[in-house]
Order: sequence, then C-alpha cells, then structure tokens
Amino acid sequence: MKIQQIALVFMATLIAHCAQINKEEIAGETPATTNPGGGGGGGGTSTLNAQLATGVVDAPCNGHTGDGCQSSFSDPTKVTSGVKGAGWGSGSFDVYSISESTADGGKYATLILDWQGGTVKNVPGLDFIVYENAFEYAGTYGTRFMDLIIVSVSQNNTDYCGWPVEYKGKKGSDSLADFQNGSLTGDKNAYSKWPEAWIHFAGKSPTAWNKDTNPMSYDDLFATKTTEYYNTATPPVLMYSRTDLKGGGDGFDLDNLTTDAATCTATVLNNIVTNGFKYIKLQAARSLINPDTSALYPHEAISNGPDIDGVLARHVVP
Ligand SMILES: [Ca+2]
Ligand SMILES: [Ca+2]
Ligand SMILES: [Ca+2]
Repeated sequence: MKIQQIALVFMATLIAHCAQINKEEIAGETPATTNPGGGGGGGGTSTLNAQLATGVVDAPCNGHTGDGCQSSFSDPTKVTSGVKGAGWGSGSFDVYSISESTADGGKYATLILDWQGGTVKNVPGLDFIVYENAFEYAGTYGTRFMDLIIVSVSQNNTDYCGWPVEYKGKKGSDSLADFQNGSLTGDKNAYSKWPEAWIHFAGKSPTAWNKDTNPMSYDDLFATKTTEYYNTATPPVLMYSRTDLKGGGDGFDLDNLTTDAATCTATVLNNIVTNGFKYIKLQAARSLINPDTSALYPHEAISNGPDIDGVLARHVVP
C-alpha cells in the first residue's frame, strides 16, 4: 500500500465492503476496547539478544524499473534501518516494497535478508516477527488491508524451509457472520480480508511499534494482547476478539517449520530447528501458486505487493 494509493484504497475497499460497514454502523458498533492482558507470546527474558535483520542479501527491485517494482519504495535500507510502524489504522512508508510479478521466477516479488553473519536461534515460543504495513481501513475488525507474504528460512541461502501455509478461502460476502459460520473453509480462489483465513502467512498484521514515536521493549514486542470489540447495546455484547502481538507484525516459530518446500528435507529442517538460520526469504503470496488450487494465491484487488518495514529476531548469536 503506497502513499499515492491511499485514496484509491479507501474508495475501493469502502465500495467493496460497503454493505458490511453500513450494517455495523446501524448496529451501533464501536471498536476496540483493548485488553493488554493476553499473556506472553515469546521466550521473554532479558538474556536474549534481539536484533533486526540488518543485511540485504537480495533486493531485486532496488534500482530496477518495471516488473511491478516501485521506484519510490525500492530502497532496502528502509527494511534494515528500523521499524517505524504507523499504527493499527494506517500503513507506514518506511518500507521496501516487493512486487507481485511472476517474471523471472518471481525474482522481483522476493526479498532476502540476513543478520550479517549472525544466526537466529530457536528459542521457546516465537523466534522472529515480520513487520509489514497492513492496516484496518475502517478502524475495526473485518476491515483489514493486507499484502500476504510467504516466509522461509535457510542456513546457506539455497536450502529453504517454510511454514505450513494454508489459505482457508473466502466465505459468502466475507462478512463476520459468513466468516464465523461453521468451518473456515471457503472459496480459495477468492480473497478474504480476514487474517485468520491466512495460516502462517506474514503481511497480515498492522505495525504499532515505531522506534521513534512508539518505542517498545523486546519482551513486549514478542508478547501478545487481546482486543475485544463490543457493540453499544446495554449491556454491551462482545462482537469479536482477536489476539495480536503487542507491537503488531506476524510472528513465526521455528518449531512449526515443515518439509513442504522442495528444498526442505528432514535433515535441513532438523538442522534449522536445532541450530538456527541465517537467511530469511520473503515472497509475495500473489506471485506463488497455491497447491490447493493450482492458481496464484488471490489478493486484494488493489494490492500491488507487500511493503516490508523490518524483521526482528528474538535471539541472535554471532
Ligand atoms: Ca502493504
Ligand atoms: Ca521457537
Ligand atoms: Ca523500516
């Protein structure tokens, strides 16, 4: 989501989801009573050495025109120099944008980072967080704008293992009632704005952490909060609740790696789980084939590629 597209985003998304928003307004719903008591999501002791990924290994949109690259957002130092989230309701511009193009095997839809020789270890709970600039355009659940990312990690930048990604699909008109009605499974060729439908993807969650204007401790960044959304009835009725990382972003645990990728043998996987990884690859989901449908993953109609603000690892060793 880029600065010049905000107006378009609001127009398109409001038009697309007009029926639901109106329904919510008629119901008198008010968003966001935040209850930060959700408990820890990570290892959380001060002996851990959290670090941002500071090495740019491959950022093909840097200096490249075309193939979906965007010259205004092709500076990869925006990823490595700090996370500057813009909060739950808007997207940061301190980002490097990958495209959604399938050209050259998805080259321009890929970003590879490292910790400049450091190894990201597997600690209890989440091991790293990917920060993108997702946001909730109407300030409440069910109005999230996302650019989905598929994440994988490697020790040698050749043999990558990823997570068991699964897209659950869009149900009905993608309303809360549709989403909550029975199983999550819907039309996997249509896009759902519910982050819960996108299992083990990044690019789902807004970023609250901003190193300048909203500094947070590493322990807090790896901890969770639960937000409950009530309507204005008397007494108020809980409409929805959602658990997120306190600083936003999407967290990953090496204990959940899978051998799904062709480059990920059991040996490679066990080595990463036991010893850690050095490289992280971020790919636009839209540039990749969903094995469930044999088609590209669907995306928000106005999406043009994920916008990556930074990647924070929980424990890095030399
Ligand atoms: Ca985005
Ligand atoms: Ca872990
Ligand atoms: Ca940044």
